[in-house]
Order: sequence, then C-alpha cells, then structure tokens
Amino acid sequence: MNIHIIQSDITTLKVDAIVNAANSSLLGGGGVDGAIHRKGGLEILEACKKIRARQGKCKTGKAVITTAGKLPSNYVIHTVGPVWNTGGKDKEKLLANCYKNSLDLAVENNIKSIAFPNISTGIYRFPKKLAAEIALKTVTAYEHINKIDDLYFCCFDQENFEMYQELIKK
Ligand code: AR6
Repeated sequence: MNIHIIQSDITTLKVDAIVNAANSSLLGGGGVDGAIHRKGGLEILEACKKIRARQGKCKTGKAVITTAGKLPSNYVIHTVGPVWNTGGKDKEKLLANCYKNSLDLAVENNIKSIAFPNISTGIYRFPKKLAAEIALKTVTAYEHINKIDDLYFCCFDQENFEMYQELIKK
C-alpha cells in the first residue's frame, strides 16, 4: 500500500473512490461536499436520497457509498465528520471512525485506489494538526490496508498539505 500526500481539488482525481466530507443529511452542503455534488451532478444526489429513504440520516463517523456520477472516479464514499466545538476524546474517536468505516466500504467494494479530503478541518473546525495525526494513525493501523494499493490524502489548503508532509516523515 502506498500513501500519497497531494494538494489538489479532489473532484479532479481519477481514482476508484473519492471520499466526501458530508453532513448527516447526505443531501449536500458547502466545502468539498458542495464541489462533489456540483461537479458530479444529480445522479449522486439521487443515490444519496435512496440511501436516506432506506436508512435515514447518516450518523457521525459512519459512511455510505454511491456512484460518482460525472466525476472521473467510480465511487463517492460519503462520511460524516464530527463538528469541533468543545473537543474531547469522543470527537477524536468519531473522526477515526470516518477513516475506518470509509476503508471498510472500500474493501467491500474491491476499491484499490482511494482519496480522502481532510475531513472535518473546514466548516466543522476540527484542529488541523490533530485531524492529520488521527487520519495518518488510523489508516496505517487499518487491519485490511494491504487490500488498498494507493491511498491519497488530498489536501486543499497549503497548511494541511505542509502538515501532512511533515507528519508522514515521522
Ligand atoms: N477538494 C479537496 N478538498 C477540499 C475541497 C475540494 N474541492 N474543497 C474544500 N476542501 P469542509 P468539513 C477541503 O468544510 O469541515 C459541508 O457543508 C477543505 O479545505 O468541506 O468536514 C458539509 O455538507 C478542508 O480542509 O468539510 C458539512 O455540512 C476539508 O476539505 C460540512 O461542510 C474539509 O472541509 C462538513 O465540514
């Protein structure tokens, strides 16, 4: 398994699956979620609505998978990160669950290449360094990680990009 740290717009990546930092409604929003729905088209929203009808809202830390619509990837895995307000260990665990549950779906769907955005570090205000540490720790400890060939941490802002590059060295 290769880990790549890149700085890019995740909607442009041609990988098996990109991960969306969604909200529990699964019906779109701002940030990376807005970009994915805007560029991927209505097919993604329709798929999300079907999941909503079946299981209700998506809880924090959980993940669901849909088509990627018009995007160059094959799938979008939507996961709901925790909102950082008071902090606390449960937030850290919930963020780790986002990565783990997304990887579970990837493995179940025979996905070999996957790109993660920096979940929760935008509108949800999770501290970037702590989020990066949790992300790296969770994926490297993931028990089926050898089933994934290429895992991309797709950073958007310079601060996250530099932080991931620093942390990966350690
Ligand atoms: N490609 C890659 N990363 C991006 C892109 C992009 N096109 N756009 C933003 N980012 P955020 P959250 C980065 O706010 O904090 C939405 O409204 C961004 O720089 O997208 O988990 C949802 O519907 C940041 O590092 O997600 C939820 O309501 C990271 O993606 C809420 O925001 C996450 O920022 C979720 O908040």
